[in-house]
Amino acid sequence: MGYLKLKCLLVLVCFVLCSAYADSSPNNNLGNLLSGCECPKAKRYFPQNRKVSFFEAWRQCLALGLRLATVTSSADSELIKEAINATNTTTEPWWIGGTDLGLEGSYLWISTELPVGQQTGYTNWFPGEPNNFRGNENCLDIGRRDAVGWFDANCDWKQKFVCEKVSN
Ligand SMILES: [Ca+2]
Ligand SMILES: [Ca+2]
Repeated sequence: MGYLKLKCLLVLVCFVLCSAYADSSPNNNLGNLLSGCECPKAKRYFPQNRKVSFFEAWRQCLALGLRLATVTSSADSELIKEAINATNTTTEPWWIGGTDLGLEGSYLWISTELPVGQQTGYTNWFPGEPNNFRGNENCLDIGRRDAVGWFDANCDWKQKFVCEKVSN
């Protein structure tokens, strides 16, 4: 069996065990079996219907016990799109947690301190973005036009924002 097939099988086994573990009490042996497995993390998005600057959005998510949203896969894009659509205000921009304030053109997720696109390689820039318009666009938002394409924007602009919660 090839390494990749073996790895896929292991992930599948982990997934089944994780699912069983999630429905069971923590006092069984599954916890031991799970050591060494990396459970798929469940991500939930929480759009916030207040307009604030990027860094105020970051602070407010933390104050809610959440963190400013990250989008690291097409599945995440679908999830955040659903969350935004459910607010019925789909044409406005929403801050999510990417910024290149530290180094122009080098985007980080402020919530995980990981470079945007690291690990998964996933990015979802709207065509022509990021354009660092007027040399002063260093924070990432979504929700304009096609709803999930990313734009760089002025961090001081007051916009709605999306927090997230990631659980095992
Ligand atoms: Ca920039
Ligand atoms: Ca821009």
